[in-house]
Amino acid sequence: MEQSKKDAELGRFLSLVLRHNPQAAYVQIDAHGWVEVDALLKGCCRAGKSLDRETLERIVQENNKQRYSFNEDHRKIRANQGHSLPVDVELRSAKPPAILYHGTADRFLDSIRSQGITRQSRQFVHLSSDPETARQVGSRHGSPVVLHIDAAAMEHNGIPFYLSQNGVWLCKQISTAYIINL
Ligand code: HQG
Repeated sequence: MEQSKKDAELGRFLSLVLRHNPQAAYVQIDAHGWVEVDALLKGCCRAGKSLDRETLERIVQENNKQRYSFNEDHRKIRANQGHSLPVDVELRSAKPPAILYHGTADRFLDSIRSQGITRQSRQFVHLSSDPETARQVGSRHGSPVVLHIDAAAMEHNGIPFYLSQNGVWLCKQISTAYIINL
């Protein structure tokens, strides 16, 4: 179901808090990326982003990319991927498909040609299993370019891949040797 504009805006604020800046909602994040739901609800209201438990449950449930997870008793919440904070969300390592896709913008290509794909401010480089999703990711930064990654060769060479709870592929960096269409 399509999210309301208000839920989408609250979702963006949640991503900021849970991935990058817990202080924005006056909350603490633990070593595994968890934030207490009670504190989050209070902190969001204090930050002028009125949020109750029912709304939070709905946002988590309906989020188009399943960006957030509750723990078992729903007392804690965390983002599934995308962190710049040094938290360990207990990612599972997994065998990737032979080809993965990274969406970027054409203005970054010169730099990628010299350095490879690097994680920038996040903990990991983000990859998609389908080119359409990668194109959407790239278009957030400008004119999109979809790079094809030889994940089979990387895996063969012992480079670890992780699969987030919501199906995003992650790795630490990608050297130019593995970018097929650069
Ligand atoms: C680029 C969203 C210059 C990289 C998305 C990207 C994703 C370089 C940008 C997730 C470079 C970083 C992550 C180099 C890489 N020189 N630029 N050497 N290496 N770059 O936002 O991948 O919707 O940190 O190509 O859907 O765009 O928020 O990463 O363009 O899954 O859940 O530097 O964030 O998820 O940008 O996006 P970002 P990203 P959510």
